Amino acid sequence: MQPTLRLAAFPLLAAQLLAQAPSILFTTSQPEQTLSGSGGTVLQQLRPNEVAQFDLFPCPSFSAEKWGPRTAYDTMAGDANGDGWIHEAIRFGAIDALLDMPASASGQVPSQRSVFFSPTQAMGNFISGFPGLRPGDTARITYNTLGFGQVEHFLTAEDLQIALGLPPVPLILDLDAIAADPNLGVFFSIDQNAAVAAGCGLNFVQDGDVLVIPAGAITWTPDFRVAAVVPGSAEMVYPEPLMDAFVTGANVTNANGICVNQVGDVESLEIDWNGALFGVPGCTGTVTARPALVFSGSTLSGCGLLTTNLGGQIWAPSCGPLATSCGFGATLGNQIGLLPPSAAIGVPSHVTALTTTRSARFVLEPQQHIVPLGNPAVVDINSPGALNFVFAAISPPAVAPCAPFFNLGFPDVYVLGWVWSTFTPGGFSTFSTPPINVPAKIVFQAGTFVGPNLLVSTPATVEF
Ligand SMILES: [Ca+2]
Ligand SMILES: [Ca+2]
Ligand SMILES: [Ca+2]
Repeated sequence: MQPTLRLAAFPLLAAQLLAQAPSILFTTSQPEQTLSGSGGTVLQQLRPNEVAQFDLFPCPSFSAEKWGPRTAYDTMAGDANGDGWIHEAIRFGAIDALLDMPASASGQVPSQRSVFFSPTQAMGNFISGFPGLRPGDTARITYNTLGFGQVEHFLTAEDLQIALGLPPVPLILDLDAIAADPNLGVFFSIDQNAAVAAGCGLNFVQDGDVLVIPAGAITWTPDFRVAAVVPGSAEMVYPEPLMDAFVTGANVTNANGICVNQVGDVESLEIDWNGALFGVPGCTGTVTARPALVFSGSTLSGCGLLTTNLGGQIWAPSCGPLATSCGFGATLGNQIGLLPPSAAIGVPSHVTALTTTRSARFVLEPQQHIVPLGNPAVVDINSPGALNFVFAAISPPAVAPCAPFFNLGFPDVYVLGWVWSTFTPGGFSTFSTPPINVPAKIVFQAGTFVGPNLLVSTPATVEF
């Protein structure tokens, strides 16, 4: 374990080579829209099974923009439910937790391939096989010797239950928030109150509690995923009444301008590296380090984000506070780059998944995923470059193949056997194919230069 690697190598790799700025990746609990309108493209629509990115630098940062379109996850995962379609509108149900820890710790440039997430609904096993991707898992979609569309776990649902002193089966827990560090362990919250049997008499866990699997109870894989946990090793970090006190201390309003004093369900977590690190004696007498944590709760409509630091504060990581103080109106959502419904009422969502990262944003999204024969594919792009080269390839019916491609954006190429190409200008743009008259699944991907670096976009699939 070389925890210093993360802090030292991570900014060098991404930030200096590509000027990738630090940002927040997050998911909203309901459909929302970007504040910018995203050039009028479909990329302005943010869904609970997609990931948005809000830059923390340079300031002022204006709008969140889509970073993880569902079409990218569709293409990576394939026809997981075996119904003949790669597009699954409610794949994952929702993304209810995000985690970038090991991507950076292992020196890998973070991308939609590497950032882990937890779903609220199990994904089908038709492509991945078992155990698949379940509500208690934290995982990502990758490929290996078993094929494409495989699930690689950061923390399995079984290990989550084992850490809480439960038997590995039946699976009863839905992981709802996660943050991790090789030195500090895996911090988490679950979605429903549950009876558990962890050490130190911990026999009941609430959805507003924050717990940790201490680093000393974790066996890591070489790439900083959890290989095993000590049974019953999970410990309470911040019980729900203390989280309520942090919310009260933050003096924050919700989307209706009401001051909030309860967390409800803890919905997302990230380590606040600017906060104080406390040494806490556990019930066994071993002193362990406890960081301040950034968090959201189900009560925090308007997508406010808070930190436990200094007794609870509105989180202000760079350009400004990410919520509104009591007495100053509603938390609108524009603080994190979302379009509020009015000047007085904020977005109905709370932040339901959160991680900080440094990752490029170069994405494709079809205007329609499934298109009637005789029509073109129409695809929108958000590119960091000045000119995009777009390629199309025919996808097999179950899952698209890809090959690794060294770059600092999305790490794989899906269009090596391309059959059609075009180009578009940078920023937000749109392209159309000629009408497609035969049943086919077509995977699209774009490339662009940012300085001397060639980036490829996330893949997108259109089915006819
Ligand atoms: Ca399907
Ligand atoms: Ca989950
Ligand atoms: Ca959540």
